[in-house]
Amino acid sequence: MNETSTDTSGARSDVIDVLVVGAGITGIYQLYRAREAGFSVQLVEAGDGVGGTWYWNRYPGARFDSESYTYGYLFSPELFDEWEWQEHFAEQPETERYLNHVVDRFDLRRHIRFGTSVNAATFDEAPGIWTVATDDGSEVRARYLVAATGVLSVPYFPDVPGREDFLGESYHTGLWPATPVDFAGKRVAVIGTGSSGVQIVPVVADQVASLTVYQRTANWCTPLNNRPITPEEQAELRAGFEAMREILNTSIAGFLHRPHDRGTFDDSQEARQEFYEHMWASPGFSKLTSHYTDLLTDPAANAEWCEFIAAKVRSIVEDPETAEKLIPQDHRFGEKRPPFVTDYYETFNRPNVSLVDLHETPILRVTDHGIETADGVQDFDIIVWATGFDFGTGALARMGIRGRGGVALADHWADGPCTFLGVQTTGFPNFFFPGGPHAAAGNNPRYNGDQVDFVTDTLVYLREHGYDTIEVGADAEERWTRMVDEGAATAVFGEISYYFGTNIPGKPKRYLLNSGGRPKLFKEIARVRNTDYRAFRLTRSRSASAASPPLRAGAAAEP
Ligand code: NA7
Repeated sequence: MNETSTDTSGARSDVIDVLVVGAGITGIYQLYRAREAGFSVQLVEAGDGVGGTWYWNRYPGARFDSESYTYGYLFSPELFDEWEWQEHFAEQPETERYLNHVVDRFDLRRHIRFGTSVNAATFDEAPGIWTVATDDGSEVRARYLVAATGVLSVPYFPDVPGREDFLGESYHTGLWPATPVDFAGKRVAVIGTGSSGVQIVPVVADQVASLTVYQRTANWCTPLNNRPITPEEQAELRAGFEAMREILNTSIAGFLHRPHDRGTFDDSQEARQEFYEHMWASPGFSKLTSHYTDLLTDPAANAEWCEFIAAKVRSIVEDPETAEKLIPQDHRFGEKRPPFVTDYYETFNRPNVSLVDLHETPILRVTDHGIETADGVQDFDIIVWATGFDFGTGALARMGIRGRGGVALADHWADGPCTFLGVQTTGFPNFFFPGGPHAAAGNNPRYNGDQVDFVTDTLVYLREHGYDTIEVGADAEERWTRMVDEGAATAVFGEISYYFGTNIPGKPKRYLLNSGGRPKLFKEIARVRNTDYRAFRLTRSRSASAASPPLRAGAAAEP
């Protein structure tokens, strides 16, 4: 399937300029940007359709918890104008439709090979080219390899004895089948109460004969407060597009929510209660981004908000014992990724829904017909594993990527990822991974879009200056990685979230987001530009044309 093309050095060859892996929201944008910039580009995608996370996570109830219009693309006012999101927080089918619309509207589909996984990718130093092997037995040779493989793309199944022996139906939320699952009248178990588990539970509860929720750690769930977008709001969104884009393109975490102007104890107790009620009724992530400024830094401030949520849970859940189990005891609000819910707590008032606290009665094994805990066996027709993902590095570590000297990326990152800007790592020239580890810490498409823009601008810079190999210097990588690690360590929180890889047995405990937020990313990108890419080693491979400028000496040194 290789295409003959003109590569960046001007030579006719079977080498394409850019191979993008992954047709999620980041990969689609990368394909679009690289095509617009005039590169020859292919995209390979493991799924049979576009969407990435929004292709695989098609379980009932899967939806955004960032506002739809802030999550979608902002690069085209025309696209924004013609796509009317139906709800403030779109459900998965609408998002999948949107991404298909984007791909067709910008004529990108013909560059995508679906149902194709990367098995191995090797960097050949002399020509400076990646050879990428796919599971259909073919090879693609590309000057630049861009893995847009996402952070939530490798589902995690816990190592529970007997899991494979279950004779009923079993599904992972992150690998949900395209044909709808029939829950009607079934005895259903949901294992896991992270963002996915708490989304599916209320949606299937009224279809099933019984629903048993296996909870290891209770989460601080607060209302998503979703609703349809009214015609007036649609008009306002369109009229305000440029202003909204400006806010989203510059905000710290990629949200529209306004930050609050004071700390918790600047307000009286009465004013605080009023504010907490206001927060409870506010949309999605505003409970983090528009909360009192000290919510995540002052344990007393955090504790008071948690007490407010606990009181809400007790007021909603009729059975006091169940209510207490649903209230987290071991972490603060924001210490784990807080889920945003619709009718989650209310679901436990249904007579066909029950909660199993795995701290009290751990799962011993999965049997042929059910789940055995310390309390005995319960039979099921369907088991839903809502048990999360190998976050951040999962996909990259499994793609068989080998850089200079045949070093495997999985070995290079054996102690956790080290990156510059969350887009490159030393020893892996011409390899970029926007939307991967150290990439985002908020509304993902906004961060990942910044990274795609940077990658594309970099490829253009290389072409314009006659370079065709780029590798980040060790100093720059060390500086960015230290910033990430130190930023994560200054939080008052413990390292207990999947953000640190702690949900995967044996995974090194390292922070996997960008703890500096977008301002740090913007600052570093500006510095790269202002210093003419001094953070990188830029070279000219043997196949480059004679017109290319000479190698830059000492290019790896940081200013
Ligand atoms: P999460 O947030 O990682 O949640 C996984 C859940 O599975 C969580 O409640 C885990 O409990 C639970 N889990 C994991 N292993 C086990 C075992 N062995 N036994 C019982 N329960 C277990 O993944 P989600 O898919 O919900 O959400 C991922 C992201 O998608 C989310 O953050 C959003 O960005 C969207 P634990 O807390 O580890 O005790």
